[in-house]
Amino acid sequence: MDIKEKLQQKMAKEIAEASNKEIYDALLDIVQEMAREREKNCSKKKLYYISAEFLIGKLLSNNLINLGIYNEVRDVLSRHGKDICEIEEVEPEPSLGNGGLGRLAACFLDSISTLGLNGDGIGLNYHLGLFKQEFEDALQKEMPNPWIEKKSWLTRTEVTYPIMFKGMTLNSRMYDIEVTGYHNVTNNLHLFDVETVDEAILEDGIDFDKEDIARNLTLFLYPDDSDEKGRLLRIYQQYFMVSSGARLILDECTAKGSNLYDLPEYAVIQINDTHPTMIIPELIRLLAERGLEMDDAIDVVSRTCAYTNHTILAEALEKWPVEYFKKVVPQLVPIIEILDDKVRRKYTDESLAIIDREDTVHMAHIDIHYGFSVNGVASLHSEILKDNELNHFYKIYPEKFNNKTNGITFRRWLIHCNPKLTEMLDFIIGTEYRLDARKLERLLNFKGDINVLKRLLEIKTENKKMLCRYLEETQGLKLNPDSIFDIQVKRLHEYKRQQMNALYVIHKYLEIKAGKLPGTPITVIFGAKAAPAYVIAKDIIHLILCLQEIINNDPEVNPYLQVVMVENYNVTKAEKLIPACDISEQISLASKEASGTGNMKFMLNGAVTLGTEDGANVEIHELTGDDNIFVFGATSDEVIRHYEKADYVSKEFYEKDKEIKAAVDFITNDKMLAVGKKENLARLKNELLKKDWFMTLLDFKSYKEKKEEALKAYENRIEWAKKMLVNIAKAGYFSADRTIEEYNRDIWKL
Ligand code: Z15
Repeated sequence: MDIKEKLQQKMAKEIAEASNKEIYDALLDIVQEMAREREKNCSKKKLYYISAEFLIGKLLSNNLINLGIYNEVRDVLSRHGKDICEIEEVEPEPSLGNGGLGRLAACFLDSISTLGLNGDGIGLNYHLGLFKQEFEDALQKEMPNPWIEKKSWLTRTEVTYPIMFKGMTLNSRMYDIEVTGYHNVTNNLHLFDVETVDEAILEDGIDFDKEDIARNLTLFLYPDDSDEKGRLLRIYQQYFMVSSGARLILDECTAKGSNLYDLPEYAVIQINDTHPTMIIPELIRLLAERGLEMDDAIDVVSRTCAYTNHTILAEALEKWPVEYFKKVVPQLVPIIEILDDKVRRKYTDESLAIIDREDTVHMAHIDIHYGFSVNGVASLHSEILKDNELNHFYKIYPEKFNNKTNGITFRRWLIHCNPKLTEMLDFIIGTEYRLDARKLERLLNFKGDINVLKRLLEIKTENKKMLCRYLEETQGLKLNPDSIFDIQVKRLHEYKRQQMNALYVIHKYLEIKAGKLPGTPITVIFGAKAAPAYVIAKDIIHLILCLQEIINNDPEVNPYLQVVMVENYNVTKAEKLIPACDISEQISLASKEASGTGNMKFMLNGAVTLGTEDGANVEIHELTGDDNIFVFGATSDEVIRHYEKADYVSKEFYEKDKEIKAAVDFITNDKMLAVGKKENLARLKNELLKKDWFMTLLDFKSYKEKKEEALKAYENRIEWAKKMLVNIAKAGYFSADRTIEEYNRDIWKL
């Protein structure tokens, strides 16, 4: 039966008569049926990718593409007067992740299915996900973001487990989301939910009773962890996830014939950062409960678990007081003590301990001692782990350390989000790149083809126009599609240095005011959520929103410079922003961004990177060569040396560089205070002058100079188009399919 008939049968009416919502619901049914009919890979060994976040984005189009029916559906709908893009708008975005780490997990699931591997995801079903961001009085306001509708991609299963906490047992139930690979198998994302969850306990905004665990456990992703109640809730969530996951894994493996001693032949568990680390002691506990000797249980688990590290930022490495475990999951305490004891018997080096002298549990240390693999997420990051942060561990376990440079799924980040570029690629280099991304290099043969170069520029302009329309409809913004779109979208964090970009905007504003006009108008676009308790990050948002207000309302300046902060940046908005970008801002302080994955998405869509030698930017630079990227700033070695010697003083840069001084002083001048809040602006300025922990002022000058160089280069349109072309052609390396092949080859061995 063809799509048209199926649709009409499901809806019991003609397509033309149906609402977008009715069509969406019917397509959802059709997709789920088709996904379930597909073959499964039932290999003996299975991968479990366990993660607190899966930032999957909207699923309809992605599934239609992966099932190979997107074009057919689009055309049928259009013949009946319906626009598939409008139907996509009906779907709420599941907000089950914060940023890179969560989106990476989603890209990985797509590639695991696309490569036909046997692997499922395990996580939590947060009902309100991450907060929805609203701007009010130039400040971020957090609102709940309910995304689960009566009819959704979630399928309720009959799998339930009693999860034991101190003084109470909560029932977990598994919900499944089909993960369709591109023209291959369907796997599952298993999301566990507490049966007693209750959205009604929500108070004002995103506040709720943090002690009512039975009703709040799966309400939010990472609720505010600035106080003890919040941190305890996080332990409740983590244990709920890993205990449910561990039981599922043991049940599936024993059903397939495992005697538990041979567990590593049936399962490999990839632990995504330390949030799921408790699965190690929990599995040991469960195996001991099922009759294994403690030493055997530890050995079996150690050969089953592998750990991925995503950061070297000390504040992001989880450490929990033993006290917390005693309050929430006392059954794990004796296990963790045994794990610590074994380490201490073997090594005297205090920095290797699991429980330190202050009675704090270092979660990453559990993973490294009791897992068989430790990987970083970009080559520079993996080297820093070995040489610096985890050097003591590297010395005792050199064989465990490896690198797996991140990747992105090209199904979502090219085929879906940039149909015009996709169509051109299909036409000139064939469609093989869709399954073998390295084939994009064929594009290099067209570097001298003026028609191809012109078409690339045209596509970019068309994408910019679509973004302009979208931002006008959603935020009432009027942008100039003939300006340079300079975009920085990512979580707000001081190390990512949105504040440096904002200082540049101030600098440019002052130049324009002084009569120095840019060759091509510039539109600087930001998008970022700040953690609700991260004060300085919220001050940076305030700064940007104030600049937006001042600059966009100044008729002397706005023909040449515009500033925009996109509200509630999420996957859906990324899909619209990235294809419209000219300059991709990847300006983190070298050594601090483990990899970055936005950088890869921008490159793939023909943006040129302006970046530091950090994370995967280093690999982008190697691939594109010096002529197709704009690199600036201190190197990671220099930065690490500054930290070691504690010799960086931001005030010195402020005092000796007039332009820096003018830009920093602007933050609290009368114009700013007229639109902004003194408390926030003064605090931010003070932070830059007294601390500047992420060395904004150190790199400002070289950033400014490189950016000028990039803006100048943009003016030679054909030369710029060549840079775009090389970026697209070389992006193949960053396909998540390549990353997953490496995980499988070196770690999972499925
Ligand atoms: C997160 O999104 C990342 C690291 C973390 O420690 C946490 Cl808690 C969340 C990001 C990195 O910052 C980014 O550089 C990397 O590309 C991404 O994980 C995926 O590896």
